[in-house]
Amino acid sequence: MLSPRDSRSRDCRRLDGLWRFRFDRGAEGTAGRWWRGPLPGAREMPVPASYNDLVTDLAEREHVGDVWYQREVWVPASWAGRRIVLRCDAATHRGTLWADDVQVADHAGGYTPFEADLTGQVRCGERLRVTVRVSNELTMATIPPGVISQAAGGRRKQRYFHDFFNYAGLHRPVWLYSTPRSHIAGLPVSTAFDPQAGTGRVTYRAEVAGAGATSVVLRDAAGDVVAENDGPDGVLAVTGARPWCPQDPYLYRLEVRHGEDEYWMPVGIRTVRVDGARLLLNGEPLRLRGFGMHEDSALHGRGHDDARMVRDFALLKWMGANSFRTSHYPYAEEVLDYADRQGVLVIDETPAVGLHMSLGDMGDAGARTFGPGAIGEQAAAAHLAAVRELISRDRHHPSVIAWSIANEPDTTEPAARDYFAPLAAEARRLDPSRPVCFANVATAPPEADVVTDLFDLICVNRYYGWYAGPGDLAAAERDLERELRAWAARGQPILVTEFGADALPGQHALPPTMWSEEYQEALIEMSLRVFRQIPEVIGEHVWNFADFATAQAVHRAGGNHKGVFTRDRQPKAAARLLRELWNG
Ligand code: BDP
Repeated sequence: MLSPRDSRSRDCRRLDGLWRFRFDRGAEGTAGRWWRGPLPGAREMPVPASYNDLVTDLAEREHVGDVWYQREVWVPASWAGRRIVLRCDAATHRGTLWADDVQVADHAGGYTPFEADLTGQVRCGERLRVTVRVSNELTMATIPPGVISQAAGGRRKQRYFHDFFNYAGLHRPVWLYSTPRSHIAGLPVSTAFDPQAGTGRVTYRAEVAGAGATSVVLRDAAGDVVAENDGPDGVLAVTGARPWCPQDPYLYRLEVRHGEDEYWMPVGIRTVRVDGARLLLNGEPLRLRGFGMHEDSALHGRGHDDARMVRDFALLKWMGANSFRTSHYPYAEEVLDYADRQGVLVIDETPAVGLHMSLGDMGDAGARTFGPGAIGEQAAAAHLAAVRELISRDRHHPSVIAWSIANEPDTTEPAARDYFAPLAAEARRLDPSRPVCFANVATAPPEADVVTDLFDLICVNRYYGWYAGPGDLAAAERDLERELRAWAARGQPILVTEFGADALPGQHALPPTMWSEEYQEALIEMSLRVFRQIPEVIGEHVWNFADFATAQAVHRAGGNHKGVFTRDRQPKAAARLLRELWNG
């Protein structure tokens, strides 16, 4: 599936704005066929956005079940005879689409797009009624998993095993677009750069539908043709290629024609690979400095927001960060496009978070994770689909340097190996050009973990000085170093994908004690000191970039405060410290 782009042959309309909206508290919308006419009793709700923080009633904010969105759109008369597609970039966690009275799509997975071909079904020059049912339900068959129960008074409650609020709604744009009937349907692209020869390779495979000749042209940033080819697949050789890297995120433009249709895509030429305990970009060792982040902000919730994105990248640059992980779900395609242009490296993660039924405050002591009754075959199938959809959506982005298959699963259970082996293998089969990893949890140190050898990078989330040995940074320093040295013995690159401490902005303490800005600074400074002593540690991602919303819990004071920025993106003391350490 291609992301919508205007071209000589394509016309894309983004259906942003206020839609009719209704909570389906009695679960009656499907039986009542609410798509058949104007949504009864509707209010208005913006798209894209989460709905949760735009309401004033707790039962609505924490509603479990379906909500309905609806609007009309004029289908241009000029689209007669063309292929017409309705596309939804993200409906969290499940979306069902109707065009007028007809159900045209149903998709599980809250962070990847789906679309429906409406050709022949819609009348050009007329109004079309678009209805979307969105469900936020998480069960043991979904990724991420959850459990729904009935509270006293009949209210449904959603429990989940991850530490961020279960925002829901139409989080990203909805589109109506048209292409010629014969069209380009997909364009998997991968690139390679040979630093010795200075040559680049762009391997492409245009998936086309309908009759017509296919040809491709690769242009440099000035618009000059550097390579061309006929046929739907092939390899474009670029002599004297200008490689993509964070210091110079140079983008070529790949233009594909098939019959009347034309599609284009920015392409960065580069090679990422693991060599022993090093991660190389174009043959040069990478040192990753950055964060685990969230798509999270006041009012918008998890809704994509260009303003927040631009501010976040400006802050990354201000600090001298070069990378982030899309913890804990695929981010909007707009974010990856921007990362390509900004030269920011991305570890791209599936929504598989909370696959650990016995973890901390969110789990139950002693509970098993993998197997019947817990994470079983249905979840495994959903997880596999999530891996496929992520790679298919994002494989052309030069900024994406690795696939993260999951965050903090319980990888001590023997069954975890059977669960993860096919997922790692599928990611490699679909994309042999990038390392595959997952973020390892503190309860699975090297002597207990059973899956890490299936992956290319060792990624560890560690909270020494916070959850482990709270308040004692001297012990934390010893324990952190001891564990990292044990991982280092495996000879693979290590990326610390999470470490950090909550800090309430404006809370100060001398000497540094927990929850103060000074303690967060001291923990980060100590951690970086340890990382610098272990050559296998190739990078650090602080948890988190900014404070973010969580479910209500006794261990969360108005959300998670491990951000080095506040939720409104102002620096805490640790942001200035990192700026100093990373810039010099
Ligand atoms: C890790 C999780 C992350 C949490 C973080 C924390 O990967 O999602 O927010 O800990 O507790 O376990 O702050």
